[in-house]
Amino acid sequence: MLKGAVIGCGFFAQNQLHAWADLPGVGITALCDRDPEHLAFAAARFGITRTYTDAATMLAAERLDFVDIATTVASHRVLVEAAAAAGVHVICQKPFAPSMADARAMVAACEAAGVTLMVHENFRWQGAVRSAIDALHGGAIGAPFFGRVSFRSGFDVFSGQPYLATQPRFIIEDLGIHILDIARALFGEVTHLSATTRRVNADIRGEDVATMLLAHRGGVTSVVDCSYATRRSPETFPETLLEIDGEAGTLRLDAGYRLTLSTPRGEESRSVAPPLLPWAERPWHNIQESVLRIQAHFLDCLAIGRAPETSGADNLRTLALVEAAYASAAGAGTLDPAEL
Ligand code: NAD
Ligand code: 89V
Repeated sequence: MLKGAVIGCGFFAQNQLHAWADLPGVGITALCDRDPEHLAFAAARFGITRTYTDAATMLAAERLDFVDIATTVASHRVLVEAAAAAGVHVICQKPFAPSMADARAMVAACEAAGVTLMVHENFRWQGAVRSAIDALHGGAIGAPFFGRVSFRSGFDVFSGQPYLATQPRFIIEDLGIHILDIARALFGEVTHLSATTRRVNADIRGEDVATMLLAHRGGVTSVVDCSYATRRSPETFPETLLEIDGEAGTLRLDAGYRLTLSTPRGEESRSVAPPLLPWAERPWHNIQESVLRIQAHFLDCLAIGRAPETSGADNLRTLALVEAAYASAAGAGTLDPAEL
């Protein structure tokens, strides 16, 4: 039985704790949160008695195989480096780091310690998105040449995550990071990116609309568009919608989790709606199921000694797209993310 600890027991960690409880061969044996109320709430909810308000104290006192860091970004570097120094495997929530320099240092620390590092970049693990990735990579529409990866919503994310309203960076760093990662998972690495941003909601500090144009190394051009200022019906939070043109057909992932393949042979449409796990609630169930999937993937990787799909090293490339998008929107024009 693998022993893990969750660091950060706030809003999203509840999903991670539920998912760990569902997975065989693993147990969360300790919890850490610097906020005693959050710590006590999660400890009681999940029946975990070994609790700490300081991660260094926990790492010194507990025998752990891994830590699952679910704090906000400011604390990620210090916690990842402390876990690496303690010789335990690490999962770290997105956004992985506030800068490329921090992210590279975190990857290097884990490599030097010989521990596995996975970024909890879960959107590419959503069942509907996975179905689209599998169909595309399986050749269902031939070689793709255009893609639109779209997340547009008017959902109130600020009630659950109030810090999102106060940060100078909002939609690209918090949500666009997922959608850019899906574009990478679908179409491969990016050679050029340009972006525009807008703030429509005057009550928040950062941008809530971003439109990004990506050139992928394999020849695909994609548009990644994100908005939390879109009031429409149906409200699609938290669905990522897709339109992909390939040389032999088109693929669409439409509102309501419907995947449609159109080829000269005809049209094939099926539901790829996520299941409602016993602890999940709509409309979050899509994200909640992806948490279970990515954590299962982490356990599989540890068992066979393989790097996770969204390893720290992999996530450097998604983070570079975020940095390129902000720099482009600030006036830097079109950028090669590899140069950041
Ligand atoms: P939150 O503020 O609700 O919870 C974070 C918790 O971490 C708090 O309880 C806080 O007290 C604790 N904490 C902070 N620094 C700490 C430290 N150094 N040591 C111990 N505890 C510490 O935040 P949240 O909304 O749960 O978000 C957490 C992270 O999860 C963020 O990085 C966010 O972007 C990410 N997130 C990811 C998804 C997803 O789908 N992958 C969804 C929501 C949030
Ligand atoms: O991923 C996140 O951190 C969340 C949400 C999915 C709502 O954007 O903020």
